[in-house]
Parts: sequence; C-alpha cells; structure tokens
Amino acid sequence: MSTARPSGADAARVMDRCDRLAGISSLPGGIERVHLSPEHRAANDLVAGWMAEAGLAARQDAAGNLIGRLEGNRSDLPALVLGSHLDTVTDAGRYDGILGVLVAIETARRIADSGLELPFALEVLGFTDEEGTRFGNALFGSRAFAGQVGEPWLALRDRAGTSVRDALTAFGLDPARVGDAARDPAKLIAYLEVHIEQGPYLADSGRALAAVSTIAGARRFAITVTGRAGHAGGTPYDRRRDALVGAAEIVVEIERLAIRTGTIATVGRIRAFPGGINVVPGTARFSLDLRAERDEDRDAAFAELQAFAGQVCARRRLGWHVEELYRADAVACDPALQQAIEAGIRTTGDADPAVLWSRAGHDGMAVAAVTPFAMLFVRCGNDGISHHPDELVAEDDVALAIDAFEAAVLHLIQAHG
Ligand code: HGY
Ligand code: MN
Ligand code: MN
Repeated sequence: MSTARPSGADAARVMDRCDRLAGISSLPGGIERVHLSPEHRAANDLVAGWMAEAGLAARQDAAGNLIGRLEGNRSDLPALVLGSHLDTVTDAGRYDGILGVLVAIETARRIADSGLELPFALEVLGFTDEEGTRFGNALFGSRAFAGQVGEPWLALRDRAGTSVRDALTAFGLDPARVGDAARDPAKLIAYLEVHIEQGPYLADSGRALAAVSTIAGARRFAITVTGRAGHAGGTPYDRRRDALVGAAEIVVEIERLAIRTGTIATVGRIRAFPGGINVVPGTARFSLDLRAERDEDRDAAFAELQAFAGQVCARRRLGWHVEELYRADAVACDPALQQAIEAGIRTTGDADPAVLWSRAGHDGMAVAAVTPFAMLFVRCGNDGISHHPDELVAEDDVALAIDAFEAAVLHLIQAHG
C-alpha cells in the first residue's frame, strides 16, 4: 500500500517553512522562540494554518501544545501521534524540533489525500517547551500531555521573575486547567517522531536516515560554590577563598570524568559574583548537563563528581551547593515501532537501516509514560552541529525522511487494519 508522491515538492515546502518559522524569533539576528512567548503564539498560529491546509483540525491544548487531528474511519478513535517541538534554545538552528513537526504534517497530508480507511485517528503534535529555555525545566508540553505537570512546576520563574503560572495566564491559558492537556493512554496508539540527529554519526556513516534505539537519560543542575570576596591586590593567596578558581577546578574535572566514564557532561554557563574586575570572586555559579545511555552510568559519574567537588572545596575552604533543575531518565523505543521505522527506511533504498542511541533528549522521554514511541533520525550537515545557527539538513534527506515516515505510518495502518 502506498500513497507516495514525488516528495521533492513536499521536501521543498518543509525547507521553506523551516525558514519562515526561523523568522519568528525574539532574538535580533538569531533564532529564539520560548515557551508562552509572543513568538510561541505566532508560531502556533502559522503552523495551525499549515495543519488546516493538510486537512487536519487544529487546536491548542491547555498547556500550549498545538494539535492537528485527522479522524479515523469512525470518530473519536485512539490516535497515532506524530510530531516534535516548536520551541528553541537561544541562538538556535532552524531544524531542531521544527523539522519533525513539518515532516509530520506532510505525512498526514499524504494520508489524508489518499482517502485510505484509517483504523485510528492521526494527530500531529507541535509540543511546546521541549528545551526548557525560559524556565529551566524541560519537556513542559510533553509532560503535560502525559499528565505530569504539577504545582511546583507552575512556581518556576524566568530570569525576569515571571512564574510559569503567570506566563500561562498572560498567554490566555488557565494554570488551573493545565491538567486538561493530559491524554488517556487508552486513546493513544503510539507516538512517532522525526528529528535531526544533532551529531556527526549518520554523516560519518554516509547514511541519510537511522532508527533510534534509546534516548539518553539526562539530569541538569545549578551548582553554587561559595568563598569570600576580597581585594584583588591586598588578599594574599594563602588567605583567599576564591570561589571561581574552585569552580574552575571542578569544571575541568567534569570534562575529564565524562571522557573517562563514557558519559556526556557539559557546563553551558558560569558566572562569578560580585563580578568586579578587581575583586576576588566570593561566589561562582555554573550549570551542569549530564547524560548517558544508561542511567546508572550517569548517576555513578555524578556521585564521583560530588566526591571530587567536596575535596576541592575542603582544600580551598569553600562551600558548595547543588540544585537539580531537571531529570529525565533514559527511555527505550518500542521494538515493534522501531521495526516499523526501519521498514520505512528500507522503502527508501537503504536495505540495512542504521540504529543509533540518541545523545540528545526528546519529547519521547515524557510521552513514553502514556504510549509507546519510536524515532526516525535525519542526517545533519556541517559536522552534525546543532543548537547553533549553522545547523543544517539536506533537502534530499528531508525528502527521504518524508517517504520513510509515510511508509512507517502505512505499515502501522496495515498492522492495525
Ligand atoms: O538538550 C537536549 O538534548 C534537547 O535538545 N532538548
Ligand atoms: Mn534541542
Ligand atoms: Mn529537539
């Protein structure tokens, strides 16, 4: 069974729409589109129009996710959900998340145009706040989809001091009704996501597509080192309690520890206080993003780091404090769904589909709580760079991804038919 059409035009439309969405940004000269912002609303409005064009009934849920739905051969059937996220990091690329939503719309269009009898409904999800850029905690939209957003989350504040609760209200949503976004697992078939790989492995292997086996678990922390501020000239070294130098020792060890243990750790930001050029820093604050294919490796690495930081701080007469901002444990893709993705890749001429574990986090980590999921990776250009304006995909690879994704959906229609 196939509805495949020459996907060149479809891929060209996806690339053009990625460019148009890139123009909806709060960052002059760059891309930034964060949760519950005017840019979030503008993007939802634009993509809702594209969903409608594809034959989907578009709506926004109580958490700010955008949903397009195509009914099955009877109304109110459980849904096969396709999608990804529409929010971005700061100074982002134009394909992370966005490509998956747009490929899902093209796939749904083909299915809608085919007139096939659908044994389930088909939904396209544009999740909000997969990145956690504005409030620090990530996966808000998909956690709400899974019914896992509680009161503490609504109390988180952005750098301007605005709470999630107030931002929801300003966005026109009712903080007390976020729970309405939760989906009944009995009304879901599965979740499939197309996403750029965000690494160099597919390009290194000369392949355009891959199925995903698991998504690495991640934990994010804010670490504060405290010493004593002092005069940059008058404070002798043996009497200094320099919080920044202590933090720097820990930061360098973070990289060494990650390489040694095969985990992945990144310090994305660091600040010294009071921040005077002629003042010994009394406080240093830095972030830690820690991931691994297996949660036990991630957690063992963190325990080692805590022991090291304790030694540095004892030697330098410093204090330190760790706050965990975010935690999402590793999740495995559903084997049957992964096989459907691999079957889809084979229809594009790749007889031996690659399978990769995802170093990047994705909405599937949250959606897995209510329905099984699988992912299709698309090759990245520019040495796999992502979370950067130079993020790149090839239009031909997008065409292959649409064909493969459509074939995977047709595989599931046949299996459920
Ligand atoms: O951080 C991540 O891995 C994802 O891009 N949110
Ligand atoms: Mn990302
Ligand atoms: Mn992403």
